[in-house]
Amino acid sequence: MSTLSDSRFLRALACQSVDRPPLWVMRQAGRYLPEYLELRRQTPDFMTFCRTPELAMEATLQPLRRFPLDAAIIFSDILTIPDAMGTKVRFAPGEGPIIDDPANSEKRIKQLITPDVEDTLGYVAKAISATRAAMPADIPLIGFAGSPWTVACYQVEGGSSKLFFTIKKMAYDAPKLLHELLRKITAVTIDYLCMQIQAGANAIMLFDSWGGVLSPECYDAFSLPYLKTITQALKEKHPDIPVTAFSKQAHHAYSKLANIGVQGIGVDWMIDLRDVRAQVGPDVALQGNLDPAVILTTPEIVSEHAHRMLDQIASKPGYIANLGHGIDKHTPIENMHALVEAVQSHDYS
Ligand code: 1CP
Repeated sequence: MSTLSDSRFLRALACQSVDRPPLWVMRQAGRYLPEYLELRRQTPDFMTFCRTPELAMEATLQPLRRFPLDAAIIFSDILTIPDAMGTKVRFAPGEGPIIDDPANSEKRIKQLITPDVEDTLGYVAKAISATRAAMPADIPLIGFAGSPWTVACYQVEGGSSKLFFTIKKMAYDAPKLLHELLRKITAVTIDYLCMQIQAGANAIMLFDSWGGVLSPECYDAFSLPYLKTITQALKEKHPDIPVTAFSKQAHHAYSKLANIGVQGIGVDWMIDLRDVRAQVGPDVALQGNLDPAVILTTPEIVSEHAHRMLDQIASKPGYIANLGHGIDKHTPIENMHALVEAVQSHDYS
């Protein structure tokens, strides 16, 4: 019987040889699958959906039933942490996440709690253990959290933002206060990810989706050190669990990320994979980086661009095929099939 040690995804993360690169897709659970939309219609409140282990498990498994993917990611959200810290999160239809009482002042930041993760976020552990038990033995389950910087963006701005001026202003005029917030989020995130690993997560991904809005100097001060603290803490407690960090559009950061102890680095579509490989050397796996706009087109165009991406990097170990960011909810199913087919049929010699 196949086991996790045969997993293409874990082997590729360890830069070991594979018959072909593994494939999974950011935001593969949820969003574009009709069976997900049907499930969501029955539970319109997104946070309630996340808090219900049976629903999270079902959404996680749905893409695996349709496509021969090499990893699953647990259905949850990065905003479970701010919600547990006392900055309650709600999702208004069509508007994205909203925090009505954001942590944008000293008083609010000092009020934030460092919750017991089993008490407040145990629903994620339950979803992971149920999903792990229901999955094929050789397919890994990815647990995740937002980077402290990216989580703080939502917590301080009160939701999505285009310019992030509230939190970026804080970085310049109240850096100590922002560090206090980031330290609190980091402590909760470490406990949260250890809980996910104990529940059965086989790999961890840190989404630093807004790392690229910082200047290199601010990134080095407000994002990188916290990614490092989390990675090192996990390494100490769970040395066999690989960590991937994705600092979207922080193109100055790749060699720095390669030195904080991660096994994998997520790459967005705005940079050539060969340039990133040249920056980080051969010992870190790279994951990405097809433009999510490509997969909105036609199977022929998806196939052409997927093969081009694979030509750049995929003949050497340490590569995981993926998009450069999340799959869009308007993606046609046949285009996902075309991506799978391209990865399966590519000439890796
Ligand atoms: O109506 C719906 O179904 C809600 C859409 C949705 C889904 C399916 C949201 C709202 N979150 C999720 C699940 C989710 N979020 C997963 C698990 C499913 C999967 O990816 O396969 C994961 C890993 C996330 C992570 C997440 N949430 C990130 C980091 C990754 C990324 O895409 O950058 C971020 C930034 C969020 C916040 C968030 N949650 C939801 C939305 C619409 C947003 C983004 C808001 C914004 O653009 O600022």
